[in-house]
Amino acid sequence: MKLTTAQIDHYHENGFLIVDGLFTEDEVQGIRDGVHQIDDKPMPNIIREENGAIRSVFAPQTIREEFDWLYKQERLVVPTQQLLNDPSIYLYQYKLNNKKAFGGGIWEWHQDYPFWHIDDGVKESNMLSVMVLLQDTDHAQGPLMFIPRSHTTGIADFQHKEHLTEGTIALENSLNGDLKFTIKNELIKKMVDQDGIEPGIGKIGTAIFFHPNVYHGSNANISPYDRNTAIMTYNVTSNLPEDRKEKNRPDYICLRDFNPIQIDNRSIREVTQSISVSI
Ligand SMILES: O=C(O)CCC(=O)C(=O)O
Repeated sequence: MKLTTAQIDHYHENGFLIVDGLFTEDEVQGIRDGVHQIDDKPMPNIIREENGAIRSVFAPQTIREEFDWLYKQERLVVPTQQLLNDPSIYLYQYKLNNKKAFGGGIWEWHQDYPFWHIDDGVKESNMLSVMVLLQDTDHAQGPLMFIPRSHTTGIADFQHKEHLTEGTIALENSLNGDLKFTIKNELIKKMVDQDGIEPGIGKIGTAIFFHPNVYHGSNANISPYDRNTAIMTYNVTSNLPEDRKEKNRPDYICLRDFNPIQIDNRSIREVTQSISVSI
């Protein structure tokens, strides 16, 4: 699938692009079945809310084949190559972000690139993320929200957080509801006054491409419906993270297989059938 010029222009102008119906309900069902199979035992790549519910599963492609299949889909890879204007892309980060009904947690306003630039040493912001909606998602479920055009400001000034000092910042402050790199409230206000807020909502199977510098965040989900998503971040192979040896963030956060993605042409049914045969 190729994006049209109008879609590409929309992405570059606004910092995000919503594409309805990129995946069928059947395909998403295959992915959701995989989500339900995830083992409940504590693992470093599974991040939980304070109440114990799963918030994020990092590197799910290493756990189940359905997730591996998803990020290699031509429908994601080709548009990413178009938007990044580069044929050589690899998977930089991958997570399933879950927001359980009646209480899934917030994501404060932030940009993604500061984490990748400062913590992983990635030099350029020529990367992007795609969120795939794993169920119909509307305003009430704590959808991702964007401030259009905010990606043009570069890295924004961070909001000072009194309680987060050098000594108390942990790896979790990139993953939990208390992020270390958030955006100054004054700046958020200014940008929202100018350009408003757009929600990343849509039917099951919708894909939302977003720029690493676009300001985004999401509210809690107190609706009676889950809000589950898969978020894949792609990078170009000429823009690798630095090798900081023992200071590297764990591989499940900053993936280090830099091989360009090979498209997986199988159907989700072929994938799920091969899983059930091998179990
Ligand atoms: O899942 C969400 O609502 C937020 C995700 C997010 O902000 C991110 O992946 O950077």
